[in-house]
Amino acid sequence: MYTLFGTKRSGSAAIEIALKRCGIEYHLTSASSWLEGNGSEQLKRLNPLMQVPTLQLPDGSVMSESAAILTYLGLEFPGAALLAQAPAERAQQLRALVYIAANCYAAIGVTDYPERWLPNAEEDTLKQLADGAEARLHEYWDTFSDVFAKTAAWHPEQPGAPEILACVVTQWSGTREHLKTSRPAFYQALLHIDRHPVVEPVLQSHWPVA
Ligand SMILES: N[C@@H](CCC(=O)N[C@@H](CS)C(=O)NCC(=O)O)C(=O)O
Repeated sequence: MYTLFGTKRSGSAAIEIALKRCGIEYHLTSASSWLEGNGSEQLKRLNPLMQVPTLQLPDGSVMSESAAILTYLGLEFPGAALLAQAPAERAQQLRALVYIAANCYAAIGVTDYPERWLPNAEEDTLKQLADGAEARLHEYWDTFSDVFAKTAAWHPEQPGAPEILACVVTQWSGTREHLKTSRPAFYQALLHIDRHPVVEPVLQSHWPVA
């Protein structure tokens, strides 16, 4: 059995979507660095950073890092089409996944926890850092739209690994609001991904629309 560690409104939503796309049965354990309880203690033993998503595989081994988990699932379950079969298209998908993880997700770590980078700073300095990271995050998404969303590897109508990760990682830090005006076509493509029959119920369980 696969065990996914995660919580509402977190990046574990992307892996839930991917697991469902692969038709994999999994157990969901509520855990995160900001929640107390058995699940979070277990998570700490498996992943010392206590980040979600963390996925424990049936053989007991541990996968963390969204881009790596999505790539693993894409390779292990080719029928789910999380990754393309064509090498050139798959290369761009891998590039997009690492782009999101290395640039966008990392910037969110700064907006959420600026004190980890400046442990002795005053409140207003921390705010400056968080605001700067958020502005940079929005620029990263503008560039993502310009570079990736115009390639043959971008399929909002049939979401694979990059579309799933983009759909979830744009939920935070004012990214959707920013993209709505800065890159309206890309914003519409994200809404299209949101409405995919496998994606929509997972998003609804994480970010219920009243
Ligand atoms: N590099 C990781 C980042 C994961 C991450 O930062 N997850 C957030 C939740 S969306 C988290 O668990 N943060 C808690 C913390 O850093 O203490 C990935 O790409 O999956």
